[in-house]
Amino acid sequence: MKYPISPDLVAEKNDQLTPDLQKDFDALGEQLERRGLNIQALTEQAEAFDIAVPSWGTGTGGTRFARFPGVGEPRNIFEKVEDCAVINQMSGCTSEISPHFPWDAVDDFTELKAHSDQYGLGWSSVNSNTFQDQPDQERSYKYGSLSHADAAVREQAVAHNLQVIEWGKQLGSKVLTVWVGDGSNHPGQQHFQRAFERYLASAKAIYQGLPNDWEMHIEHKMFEPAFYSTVIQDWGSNILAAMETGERCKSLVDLGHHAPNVNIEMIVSRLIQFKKLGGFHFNDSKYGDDDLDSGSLHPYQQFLIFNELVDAEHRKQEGFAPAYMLDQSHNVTDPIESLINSATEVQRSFIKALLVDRNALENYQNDNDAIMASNTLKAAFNTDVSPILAMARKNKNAAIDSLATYRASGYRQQAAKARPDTGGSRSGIV
Ligand code: PSV
Ligand code: MN
Repeated sequence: MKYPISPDLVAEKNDQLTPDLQKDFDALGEQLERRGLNIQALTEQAEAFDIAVPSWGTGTGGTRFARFPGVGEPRNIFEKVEDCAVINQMSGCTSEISPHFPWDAVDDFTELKAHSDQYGLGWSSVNSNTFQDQPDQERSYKYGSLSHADAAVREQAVAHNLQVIEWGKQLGSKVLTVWVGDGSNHPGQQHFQRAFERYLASAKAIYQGLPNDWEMHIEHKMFEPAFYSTVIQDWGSNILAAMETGERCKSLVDLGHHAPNVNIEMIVSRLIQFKKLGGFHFNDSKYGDDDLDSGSLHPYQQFLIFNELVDAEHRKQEGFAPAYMLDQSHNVTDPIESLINSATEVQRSFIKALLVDRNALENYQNDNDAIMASNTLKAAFNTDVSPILAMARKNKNAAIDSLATYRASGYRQQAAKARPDTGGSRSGIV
């Protein structure tokens, strides 16, 4: 196996930090034992946790106004794979990459697969892109793609999705994620029902080309680029489309794609109940689709989402196996650092949700004891599980202190030399 950062450096840093970690771990273990929880079992759950990294997240994002690239950014999918290998080596919980096509298309997928195999990385959901025009493209998506009024544009968008499935097969992926920007900017511009009917027909055409062991995930988003109406605007439109399209078509929840203050954890519960929760794009936001780092603003909301997920696992809810992925835009940080941090923050929410005393919670709910029910959740959320996460990393030969080890490695500085600035786009989001 190939490591982008010297395993000796990681081991050396871990050795320095292990005595203190062991003390913190033991103290937490005692405390949890008094609460009837086993720290070893929790650590194993942390070790088993995995969340995919979006290939496009390894480069600096941007806004509509500007992009300020950092040094040593990956210039192609091979270099993005190397950065993903760093994130996984430091965090110990991101063993898969989610690619976006055609951005990550290559001539030889066998070569790309061999490259990721060397680092022990796999490929999760493949994402199609019919929200931009490509240079060699025959018809424009300016007025939509899967729901376009012109059948020829819809056919081109369906064909692209089928092509993405073919590329995904070569990488070993099992999920196609579809997000479209289709919608309108003016009242009256688009007939709501006809546009949705056209979308559904296109989604069914894609679904017909889906291999039997694949799932198709539909992602909704309230606005942008369409600012008046969006065809797959909310989870309602999403689940309707997923139900119409087929059993293996499910809904994907990107945390930033809802109106402010929407109760996302309840949406998650509804999707679980009807076997339609496909997966997540984790990120955080204050205003809209801000794409900030996961858990940086609303860690309690993220915990409450995991409370629903862990509850579904606890109840052995049939057909429950959502795909976890990050989807963020990093404008002011080193994307590798943000992705390491974010993966750990999502993992943290998962472990905290495992601490919830579910029997007590159920009793409080049945007794209408609102404050004790709430305190039961808070008792889990307020527990600092950092030693569990750090021990899980140590056990997997990842870094106890991920960011300090990454910085000490000088990876970014070496990348800056190996990947000179190509003068790429400094304009808004791509
Ligand atoms: C759209 O905002 C989105 O969340 C979708 O997941 C896209 O595939 C991704 O961002 C990249 O533009
Ligand atoms: Mn997304």
